[in-house]
Amino acid sequence: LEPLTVNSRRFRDNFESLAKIGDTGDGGVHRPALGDSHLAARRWYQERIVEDGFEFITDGAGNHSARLPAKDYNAKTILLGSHLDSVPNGGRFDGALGVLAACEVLATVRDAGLDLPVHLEAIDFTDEEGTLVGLLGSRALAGQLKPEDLQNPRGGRDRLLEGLERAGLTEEGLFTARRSTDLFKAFLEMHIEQGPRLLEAGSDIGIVGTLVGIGSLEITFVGRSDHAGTTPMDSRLDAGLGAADFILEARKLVRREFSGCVCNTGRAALEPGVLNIVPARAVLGVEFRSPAEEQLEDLGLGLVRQAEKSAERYGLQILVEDLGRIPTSPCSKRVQGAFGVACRNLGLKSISMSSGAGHDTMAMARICPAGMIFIPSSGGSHSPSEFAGWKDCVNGANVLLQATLELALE
Ligand code: HGY
Ligand code: MN
Ligand code: MN
Repeated sequence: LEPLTVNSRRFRDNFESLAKIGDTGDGGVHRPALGDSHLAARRWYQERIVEDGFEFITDGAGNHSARLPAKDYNAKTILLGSHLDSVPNGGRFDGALGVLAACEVLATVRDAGLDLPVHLEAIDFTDEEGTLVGLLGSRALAGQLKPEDLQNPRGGRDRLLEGLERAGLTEEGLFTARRSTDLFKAFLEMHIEQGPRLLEAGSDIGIVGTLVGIGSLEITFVGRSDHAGTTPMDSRLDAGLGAADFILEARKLVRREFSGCVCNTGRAALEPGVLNIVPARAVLGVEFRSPAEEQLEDLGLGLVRQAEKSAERYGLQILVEDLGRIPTSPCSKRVQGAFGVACRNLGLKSISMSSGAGHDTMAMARICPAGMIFIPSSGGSHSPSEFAGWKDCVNGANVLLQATLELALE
């Protein structure tokens, strides 16, 4: 008996029409969370859901879901999904593919007339990417979001409030998205790998064991404004020098002492930011990641210590703000097993791997058995050149379908 598989044509039609929303003309999309094109993508998803005859649900965090209810009202839910928001000028696969694959699973189950003993739900989580807060919708739903996470978030408080306003959401409303943990039987996510390992291994599917922990810091070097023309080079308190020194030394520190970890200074601002004033302040947005919890802690401390050294070297003061921490997340062995059975049913090669990228699975893993699979992708990620072959996309959707059936009928 051939295993049930998804409708590739329908899946691809949906993928290609969604990719037009926020399309940047170079293969990518620009759909930062709660910005106009992300709101348009959510409207598009809602129309699809209603047109396809599923229940549509949304919540105080702006999460959007298609729901295929079981006959038994008290059944548990298998939640599938990912995110429709993108990084600025990102790729068209990151997140969107996983939401549409989840929706395709519901459509295939419904078309096959399967009467499962679980509700199925295909969700788009708000602001996975952290252009506002990071895993905002999934942490709200999982009850992981705390009021302090909203005070000085990664994207800045003003941008968060503007986004909430634009989407008709409120800060207090975010916390109403919480659902009780016993509602969920499992959470499953399909996503492009965003790295080279599956292609190098020649494997069809990556079954994720652990997702990295992610820390974010704002580091401000404080010097003194001076006339850029008349102040002798050796008597400047130039905040830019501390920042430049930190960026170079942080990279050496991670490569020397924290193998398997990464750090990135993704934002840098010199103030007051004009050419003829020695910068009094340099504000850096820094992110760091580790697959091991205690190493994440040590890495954060190491980076702060390095920043202090860089400041001292150039006679500067320093301010450090913690912008949030997401701990490492192990995936459920049961869900990983279900993905393994699915790959075998479909004759697909799979390897076990960790995730260097953050995903909504991290939030869901705190409240229910959660797991995710990667499909091979090329052209990097968080850029328009991100790419996955359609056969791999369909393989991923079929594994998601088969694993859902395996868990639903166990
Ligand atoms: O940043 C990440 O790792 C994810 O793509 N949001
Ligand atoms: Mn993603
Ligand atoms: Mn991403």
